[in-house]
Amino acid sequence: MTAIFEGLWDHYILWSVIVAVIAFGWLYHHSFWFISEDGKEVPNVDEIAIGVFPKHNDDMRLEVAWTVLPFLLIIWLTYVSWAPLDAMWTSPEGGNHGFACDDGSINHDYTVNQNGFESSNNSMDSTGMITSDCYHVIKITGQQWFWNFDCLELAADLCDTSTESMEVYGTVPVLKLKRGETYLAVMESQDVTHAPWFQHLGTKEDTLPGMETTLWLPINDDLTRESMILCAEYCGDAHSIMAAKLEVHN
Ligand SMILES: [Cu+2]
Repeated sequence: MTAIFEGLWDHYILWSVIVAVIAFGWLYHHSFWFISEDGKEVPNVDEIAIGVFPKHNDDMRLEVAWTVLPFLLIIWLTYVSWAPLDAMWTSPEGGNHGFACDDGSINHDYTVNQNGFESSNNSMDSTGMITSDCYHVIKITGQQWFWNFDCLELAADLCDTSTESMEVYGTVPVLKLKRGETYLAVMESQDVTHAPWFQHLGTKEDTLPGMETTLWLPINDDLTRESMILCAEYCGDAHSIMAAKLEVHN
C-alpha cells in the first residue's frame, strides 16, 4: 500500500489493539472474577434492590474519564488522518499534483520530454506524501459487472489497456500505467454505485450514475508491478468478480 495510507492503517490498528485489550481485558476479568459458585448464596456486594436505581454506585470520576479519554483519542485520530485525507482529496487545481500535464496529442504548445509528453515526475517525501509537477487525466466507467478504462488521448507508453484471463475472475480489463506519473481518474457509472479499489495504492472511490467523481492514482516508484482492482461497493450478482488489473512499467 502507498506509504501514507499504510502508516495510517498501522496507527489505527495499534489503537484498536490498545482499546480492545483494555475493554475485553476488563470484561473477561470481571466475568471470571465475580463469577458465582454453585450452591452458594450470591452476596449482594453492589447493594442492589429491585426497583431502586443504584445511585450509591455512581462514580463521577469514572463517568468523566470514559467520556473525555475516547474524545481525546478521536481528536488525535482525526489529526493523524489529516495528511492522508489531503493526499486522497487534493485539488486538481494546483493541489499536491499541480495542474493537468500537456499531453502530446492534445496540445503542442509546450516542451515535452523524449517520450513526447510532459512528465509528472512524482516523488514521495518522508511522511509518504506524493507530490507531482502535473497529472494526466484518464476515464474509468463502472458497469454491472465490469470496468472500462479509457486512456483518452494519452500516448500508449503513458496509458494503455488490454484484457487478460484470470483464474476465478474470468476475462478482466488491464490498465497499464507508467511509474513516476500521476493520473487523475474521472469516473462515472452506467447503472448502480460501484467503487474501484486499487489495492496496492490503498485507495478507492465510488462511481455514481449521473455524477462525476475523481480518484488520484499517483504511480510511485515503489509500487509493485501488478496489483488487483476490485469493486468495493456491493453492486449485484457478479459484484465479487468485478475485477481488473493494474500493471505498471518503468
Ligand atoms: Cu461493482
